[in-house]
Amino acid sequence: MQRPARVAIDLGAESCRVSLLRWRDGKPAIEVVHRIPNGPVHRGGSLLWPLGSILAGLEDGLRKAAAAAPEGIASIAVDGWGVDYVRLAPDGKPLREPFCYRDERTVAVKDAADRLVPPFDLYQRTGALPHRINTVYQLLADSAGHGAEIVSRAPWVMFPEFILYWLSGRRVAEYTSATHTGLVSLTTGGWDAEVFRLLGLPLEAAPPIVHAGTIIGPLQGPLAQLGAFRETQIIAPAAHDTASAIAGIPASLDSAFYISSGTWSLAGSMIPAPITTRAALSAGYTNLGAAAGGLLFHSLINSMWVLKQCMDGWAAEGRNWPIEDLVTKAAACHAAGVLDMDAEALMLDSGMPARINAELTRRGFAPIPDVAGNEPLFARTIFESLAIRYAAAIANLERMLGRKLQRIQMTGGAARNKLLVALTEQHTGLPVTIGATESSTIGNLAVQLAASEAGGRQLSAQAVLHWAQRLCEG
Ligand code: LFR
Repeated sequence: MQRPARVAIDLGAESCRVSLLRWRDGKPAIEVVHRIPNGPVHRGGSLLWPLGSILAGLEDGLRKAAAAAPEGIASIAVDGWGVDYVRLAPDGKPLREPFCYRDERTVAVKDAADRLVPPFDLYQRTGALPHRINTVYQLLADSAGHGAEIVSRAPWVMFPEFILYWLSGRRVAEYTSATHTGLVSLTTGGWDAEVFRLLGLPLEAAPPIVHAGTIIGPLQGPLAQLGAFRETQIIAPAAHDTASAIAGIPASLDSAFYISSGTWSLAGSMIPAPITTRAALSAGYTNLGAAAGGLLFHSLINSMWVLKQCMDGWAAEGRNWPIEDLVTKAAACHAAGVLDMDAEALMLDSGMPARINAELTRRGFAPIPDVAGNEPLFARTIFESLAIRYAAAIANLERMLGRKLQRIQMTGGAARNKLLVALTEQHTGLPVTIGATESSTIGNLAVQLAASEAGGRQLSAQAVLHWAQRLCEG
């Protein structure tokens, strides 16, 4: 009998993907069966996620997956970008379209929160770098906004887990994703009730935390009527896409520096115990849950967002550039200067070439005239600045760990960018190994397979690694 198929949903800020794993002659074959373009949308002065179109797209994708897998689909799991969440109305439906973490409502809220609880205290309690995008500041912003009383008591669920809830009817917070809220205690691994209390957030609105590999329950709703979905279980993978991406690397990460690169670059190492020193805080390092034990210790570096924003702006003016052409042409020019990739202005949306030029000027470099033909110059400047930022991240990390790292493991969309890889090798002096572009999908599926095998027992890191290796060989 043929082994059943599995579905991985990976929610990305630029696209959401439904992938199908099938077995042919005992060998795994993974195919993206549906891709839903995504991006935050401006509505009524806010920056939101288009939840309705994401759900409609996921339904199409799941129908396609069912049609392509007559042998049946054993499980579905969902991972996605961290920190955003959906509030639920009493009938269990979304209360409103969810905010995108880039919405500027958290800027003032973060300052107010810092006055209530010093960021270093929060960092020591939770390990999460107190970044203004974290869920904690967004929840606080809800308490300060319109209809605050109703909204701040409404149950919430992180974005990937909202999809798990939509598919299974059960509301949970998966641990890796929960750690990125900034509300999970490093000592207990559960919600830090004291932090909720100090900030005046209702603990009752938070979902129960489960671990990666938890079998949540059977698929429910109309999709469950499709033949392929008759016996499908919904599984919580490492719901934070970065935790899934790292779980999808088919190699041991001892002595390695990982860079999971897409809209953001998450650059760091796996560590056995948290590091929450002042040095780690000022170097911008966060401690987040990993799929099967240990912690992801990395800094969050603004990455392809900057280029994608430029490309979208240029395309709107008829200056269309496929990324491959930009990379090729960028290889032949010199950077106009070095950007501070952590500058707040470069994290916001729209008008990116002008933002880059303001940054260049601020740092004493000549701006790049934003005219047709200069696009590769912008790209080169971004790639060079990024590689320099990676080198600084490694130097900081080596200082904190007190040892040298031997190699870099790069995964995610940007790993296809040969120029960025070459610049990274040049600026860091370390060899780069390239992993899968869809590493989050590999990690998502590896956790599903390991979880099904474990049958309710704790997920083992070796089992996840074993499956990631098998899936990458396939
Ligand atoms: C990557 C990622 C990062 C998270 C950022 C915002 O997709 O999940 O890990 O910090 O997006 O959610």
